[in-house]
Amino acid sequence: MNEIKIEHFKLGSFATSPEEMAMLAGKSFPIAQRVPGAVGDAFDWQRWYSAWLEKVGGAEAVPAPSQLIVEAADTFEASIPWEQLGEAAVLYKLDGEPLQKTGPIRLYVPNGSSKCLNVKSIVKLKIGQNAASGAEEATYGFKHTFSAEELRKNK
Ligand SMILES: Nc1nc2c(c(=O)[nH]1)N[C@H]1C(S)=C(S)[C@@H](COP(=O)(O)O)O[C@H]1N2
Ligand SMILES: [Mo]
Repeated sequence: MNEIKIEHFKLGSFATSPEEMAMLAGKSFPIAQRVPGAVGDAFDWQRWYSAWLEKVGGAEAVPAPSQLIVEAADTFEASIPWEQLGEAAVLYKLDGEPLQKTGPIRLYVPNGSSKCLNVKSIVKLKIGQNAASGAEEATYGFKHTFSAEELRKNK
């Protein structure tokens, strides 16, 4: 299963795949270029986002996001302020093959506030815009609380 869900605060919900994302980003590189010691091929997060925005948003005026929330298959998740994503890259291949252990994709945040933000096995990308301005901090951990709405949906 290599489907990745995308939820965008303005444009709605979408489904994609590692291959489709890489194609949109247009260019890949060894992740070691940005994260010494890491292995595999990655594409640039911001390049992907710009290309994706153009494709699905077209001429719509879309404000800049304020954070990215990534959700993993093991319920690990991270919320990352957009300004920490300048050098962020998405790992999608290892030895020329789709990722097995850490797939479908893994995010690396070289200039992020913590290594713990390098979330593996990402199944959902939530691109958000938080109206509240001010210093936002990255958070991460295993999801352990559920909203009332989620409880209704998953009952
Ligand atoms: N899906 C998922 N991603 C994850 C984690 C996790 O438990 N699940 N742990 C995080 C933490 S706390 C760290 S420090 C790094 C560890 O990355 P490494 O295994 O490449 O050293 O992965 C991060 N990504
Ligand atoms: Mo960590």
